[in-house]
Amino acid sequence: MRKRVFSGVQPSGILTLGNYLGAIKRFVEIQDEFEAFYCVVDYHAITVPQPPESLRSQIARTAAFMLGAGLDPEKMTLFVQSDVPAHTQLGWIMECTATFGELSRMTQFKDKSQGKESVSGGLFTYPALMAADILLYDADAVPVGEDQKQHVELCRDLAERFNSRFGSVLKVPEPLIAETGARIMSLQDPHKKMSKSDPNPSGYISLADSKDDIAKKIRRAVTDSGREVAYDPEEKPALANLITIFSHCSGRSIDEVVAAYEGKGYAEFKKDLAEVVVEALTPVQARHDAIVADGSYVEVLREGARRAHEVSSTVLRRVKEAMGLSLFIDPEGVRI
Ligand code: ATP
Ligand code: LTN
Repeated sequence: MRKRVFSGVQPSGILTLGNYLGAIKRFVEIQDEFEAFYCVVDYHAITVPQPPESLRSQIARTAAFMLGAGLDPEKMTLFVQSDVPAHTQLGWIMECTATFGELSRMTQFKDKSQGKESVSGGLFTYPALMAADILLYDADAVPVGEDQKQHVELCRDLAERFNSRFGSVLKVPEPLIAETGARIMSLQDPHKKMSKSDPNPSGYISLADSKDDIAKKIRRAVTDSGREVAYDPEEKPALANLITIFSHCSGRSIDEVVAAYEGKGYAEFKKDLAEVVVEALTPVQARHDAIVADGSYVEVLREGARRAHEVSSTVLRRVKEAMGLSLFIDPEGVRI
């Protein structure tokens, strides 16, 4: 039997090149090898306020970009989290399994709450819902970017804790993190990850950016002092990030890219980088636009939710039964 993977993407904005290179491109590559469940995690997105109209369109566009990147509904299951009731149900149970101390140590919470006057309770308990997402599918592995490793480790701890209390009920998953490209950094600050919720759009390349936007953002990207195109993540992190992006978009190794620009300046490198990025994104954008225009993502998400419900409701039942929770009514409100 094929091993199973689960991963989630927040519809908290338009997907970035970081999401594409760090996650979605991989989702596509592994869809043959694994039985894959991919989820647009809209409940996670509402941990920060989202206006209803933009949330609705971002859910559709996130799904359309994932399909546009090459996810195939014949091979994998794509669905929206809030269409499948078991997520919030197991989410609560995981909140009661996690400790306050554990949740307080999550660096994403620290980063996202820093400097804010008030944050939602959901932002704090976010990793418990993420653990539920994964555990509901008995996932063997979780393909994510480097930034999510701590959350997947917490998910493993929660599954192990649950199993030690209630018997062997939950599958303990492994993180599946690529060696390179797992962390694409902001074009404006190489110490911050490229993020779609960055208030400054110059920091990220969105999958919806035009050719001109992409060229402009790359031209303005910060570089380190010096003239040579050399790969040195410690001393020249901004340039190293651009070289990593070049390598991923062109399929050439870091060494090949560096060798190709020996004796050439940053300006020429950046001009070519813009072309390579545009070339990588153009087909994804074209398919995204077609999928949004013909509305074909709707049927994919409906069928996906049906399959996801089938699997997740069975696991939720197993959990409730092991814990002694009520099983008088099934998740659809039908008497058992
Ligand atoms: P936000 O920027 O709104 O906080 P996000 O883009 O970090 O959100 P998701 O959309 O949920 O969060 O991320 C989807 C996947 O993309 C995750 O697997 C995450 O690890 C990966 N990812 C996100 N940003 C990057 C990045 N800069 N480099 C590599 N991978 C990334
Ligand atoms: N926390 C993740 C999104 C996410 C996820 C998941 C990833 C929610 N549920 C389950 C993998 C598996 C993020 O912010 N990138």
